[in-house]
Amino acid sequence: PEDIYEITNPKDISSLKRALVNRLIYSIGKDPVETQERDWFFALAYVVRDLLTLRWMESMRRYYLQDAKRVYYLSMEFLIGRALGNSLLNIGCYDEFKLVLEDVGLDLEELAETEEEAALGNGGLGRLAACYLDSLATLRLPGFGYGIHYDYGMFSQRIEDGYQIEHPENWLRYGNPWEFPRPDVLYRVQFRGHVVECPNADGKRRYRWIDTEDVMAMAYDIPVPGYGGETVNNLRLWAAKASRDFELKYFNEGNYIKAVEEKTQSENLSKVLYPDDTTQMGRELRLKQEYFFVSASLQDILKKFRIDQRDFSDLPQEVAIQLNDTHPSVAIPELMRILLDEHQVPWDDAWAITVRTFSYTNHTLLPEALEVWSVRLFEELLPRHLQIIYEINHRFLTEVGERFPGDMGLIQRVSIIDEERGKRVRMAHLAIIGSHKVNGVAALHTRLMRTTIFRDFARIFPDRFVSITNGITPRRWLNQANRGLAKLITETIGPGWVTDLERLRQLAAMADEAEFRARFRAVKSANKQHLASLIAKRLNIGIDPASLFDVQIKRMHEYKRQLLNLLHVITRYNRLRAGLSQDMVPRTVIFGGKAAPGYHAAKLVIKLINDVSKVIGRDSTVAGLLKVVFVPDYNVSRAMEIMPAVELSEQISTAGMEASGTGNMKMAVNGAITIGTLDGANIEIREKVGEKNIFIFGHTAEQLDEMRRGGYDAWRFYYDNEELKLALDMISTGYFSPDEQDRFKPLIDSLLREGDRFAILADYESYIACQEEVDRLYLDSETWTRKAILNVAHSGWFSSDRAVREYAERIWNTPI
Ligand code: 26V
Repeated sequence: PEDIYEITNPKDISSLKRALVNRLIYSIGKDPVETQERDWFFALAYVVRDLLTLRWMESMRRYYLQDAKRVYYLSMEFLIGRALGNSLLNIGCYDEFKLVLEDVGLDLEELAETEEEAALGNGGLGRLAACYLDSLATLRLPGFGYGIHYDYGMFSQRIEDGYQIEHPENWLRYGNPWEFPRPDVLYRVQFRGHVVECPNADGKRRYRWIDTEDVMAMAYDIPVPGYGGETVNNLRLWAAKASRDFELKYFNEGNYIKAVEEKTQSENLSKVLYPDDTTQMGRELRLKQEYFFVSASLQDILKKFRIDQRDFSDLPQEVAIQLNDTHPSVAIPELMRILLDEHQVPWDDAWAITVRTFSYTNHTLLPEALEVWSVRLFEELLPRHLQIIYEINHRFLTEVGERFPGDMGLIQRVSIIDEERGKRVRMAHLAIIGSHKVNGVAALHTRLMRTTIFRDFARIFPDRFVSITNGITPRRWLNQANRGLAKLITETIGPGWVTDLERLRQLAAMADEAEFRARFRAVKSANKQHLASLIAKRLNIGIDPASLFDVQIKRMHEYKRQLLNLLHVITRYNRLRAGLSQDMVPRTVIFGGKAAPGYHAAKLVIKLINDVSKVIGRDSTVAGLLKVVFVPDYNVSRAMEIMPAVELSEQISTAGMEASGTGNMKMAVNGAITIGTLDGANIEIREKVGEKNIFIFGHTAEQLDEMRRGGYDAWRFYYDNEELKLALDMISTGYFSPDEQDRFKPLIDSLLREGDRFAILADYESYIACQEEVDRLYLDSETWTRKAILNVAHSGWFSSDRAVREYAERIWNTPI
C-alpha cells in the first residue's frame, strides 16, 4: 500500500502505531513478534525522521524562495548527543509516542537509552556548536552546520584500577537512523601536487594547482529540528571516499591489492576525531581533515550560491560563514584561491569579498592550544594556499608598516608567519586578518583577547573584536533533561519559557513563597534520588540522596583545577577525622570527565580522585559524612542525567583561563548554586543572579598577573597553611597510594617545584573558606532553596537563542 509510511495525523495514536509497525516490518525487516529493543528503537527513529523530513524539505524550499541570507557554521566538532528524545519534544509528539510504545509493552525512556550518542566533539567547543544549531532552527534562521562524519567520535572512557583506559566507540556499528547518506553529493578535494604559473592571453598571471592527490568528500545529512517543529535545518557531515584515480593508477599496472590499500589509506581521513583539546601537535592528518571538510563545504556553499546567476561581489550579502575556532580557517585562503584561480576575480575584490564573508570565534587563549602549522608541512600539503597566505601576509604587513611606520616589533608580532622557532603559520593571525568580526565567548575572555594575545590586532582593527557570551539550549538542558523542573516551571509561568528563557524571571517572586520552595525542593530531591539510583545500579556505589551533591563535571584539565577540588575534599576528610564534624554537612563530591589520551598530568588526577575515593570510602569514621564518586565516561547523556541533580556547581578554573564555560550555565538553570572563580562566564552569572546568590573565591586574573610578575612563591603557601601542607604531604607520601608511594610526585612537583602554573596553592585558602560558607548556607535549607530558585530565575540570558540572536545582529547581518 502507498501509505506505508504516511502519518495522517501525528496526534493520532493509532496512525503512529501503524507507522511504527510498518517501519519495523518494511525498513528493519523484523517480525514484531521477534524483535529486540534496538529494532524498536530504529523503527521509532525512522518514524520520527519521517515526521522531520517533510518539514525539512519545506524549510529548504522556504529559504530558496525567500532567497534568504544563509549562515554556515563550520566546525570540526558537533557534540550532539542522542537525538530521539530531543526530536520528539521539539516536534511535540513525546507523550503520543510514549503511549504508542506502552501499547506494545515498551518504555520510551528505556528505549531511548539504546541510541548511540553522536559524540563528534571533545567538549565545550563542540557542544556549543550543537546548541547553536538547535537555536538557529528554533529561531527559523537558515543556519547550516558543516563538519566531519567521523567513524569514531570521542573515545569511551573506562576506569580500570582507578586509571583511565580509552576505548574506541564505533557509534555507527548499527547504522545511524537519523542521517541520509548522499552518495551523489560528492566533491573532489585536492592535496599535495605543485603550482604552475601560466601567463594568460590578457597578460595577467594565472596559477594552476596540478598533479594533486585527490580524495572525494561524500555528504551525510542530519536533520536539525527547531522547537515547535516548524523549521528543520541541516547538518552536513563529510566522509572521505577514495577517488577513482587510485584505481586507474594501479589497476593499469595490474596491482589490485595496492590499489585497494591506497583507497583505504585515503578513506582514513575521516576515520577518527582528535580527542585532544589541550595541545596543538601539528599532525599532518589533522591538517588534512581541516582542509578536507573546508574544501568540500566551500564547494557546496558556492554551488548553492548559484554563481551562474550572480556576481561574486554579492556573496557577503547572501552568505555568512562562521569559523568555530581556527580549525576551519584554511577556508580563508581556500575562498581566495577559488576566486582568484578558478574565477579570475582580481585580488582586491576577492579579498574584500572574503573578509566580509568570514567571521571567527576564538575559544581559548592558552598558547599550547593555538594552532600553528610548520611552513614545510603546509607547503607539502597545500602549496597554493601557502602562496596565497604569503601574499595576504605581505599585503597586510605593508599596510601595517604604512600605518605604524618604524615599528618593526609590531610587524614581527602580527605576521602570519612566526619566524622564530622554525617558520610556522599562525592560524589565529590568519583568521583575524581574514574576518570582519572576531568574537570572544564571554566578556572577560574578549577583554583578555584584546589586551593580551591579540592586543596588536585590537589596535590595528579596533572594530573587529566583539564579545558574544556563549549560551546553552533550554530545550535539551532544561526541558528535556529535567522534566520535573520543566513541569513545575510550566505550571507556574506557562510554557513560553522554552523559546523565551528570560521569562524564567517571573520565578523570582516565587522564591519568597514557602509552598513554591517546597515544590522546588521536592523536584531537586527527586532528581538526586534518581541520580543516586543510577549510580547504585551502574557503579554499585551507594550515595546518600540527602547529602549535598557537589559536582565537577567537565574535561580533565590542569587549568580547570580538579586538583583544587580534591585538596578541599582531603582537607574536609582531615577535619572530619579530627572530630570537627559539627559544622559540616554530609557531602557527596562527584567528578566526571575525560583526559586527553596523552595528557599525563590530567590522567594522574583521575587516578588520584579514585585513590582518594577508595580511602575515604573505606574509612568508617566518615561514613555518611563524605563520599567521593568518579563517574566514568562523562558524555552528553551522562551530563543530562547529572545536571538536574546538582546542588553545588564547581566552576573553579584559574582566573583568565576558562574562556567561558557552559556547564556553569547548565547547572545554574537547573537550580544549582555556583562556587567559582571570577573567570569566563562565571562573571556574568554573578552579574545576573546577584552576588548574594553565588559563591565567589580566589584571585582575579589581574591579581594573578600581578602576583606572577612579583614572583610566585609556591612554598610560601605550603608553609603558611598547615592544612594545605598536610593535604599535600599526604598525597606525596603515599597516604592514598600505599602500594606506590611516589605515584603522585609529578602532581606535587608541578605545584611546589614547577611554579604552580594554575595557581592552585594561591587560591586554596579562599576556596576552603568559601566551602565553609557553603556548608553554613546548606544548613539553612530555606535560604539555600531561595537562592537556588533565584539562580534559575536569572539564568534566562544564558539561552543560546540570545547568543545566536546576537550573532545574527552583530556579525552575520541576518537580524531576526
Ligand atoms: C583545540 C584543539 C587543539 C588541536 C587539537 C584538537 C583540538 C580540539 C579542540 C580545541 C579547542 C579547545 C578550545 C575549547 O574547547 N574551548 C572551550 O570552548 C567553550 C565554548 O566556547 C568554552 O565554554 C570553554 O571555556 C573553552 O575551554
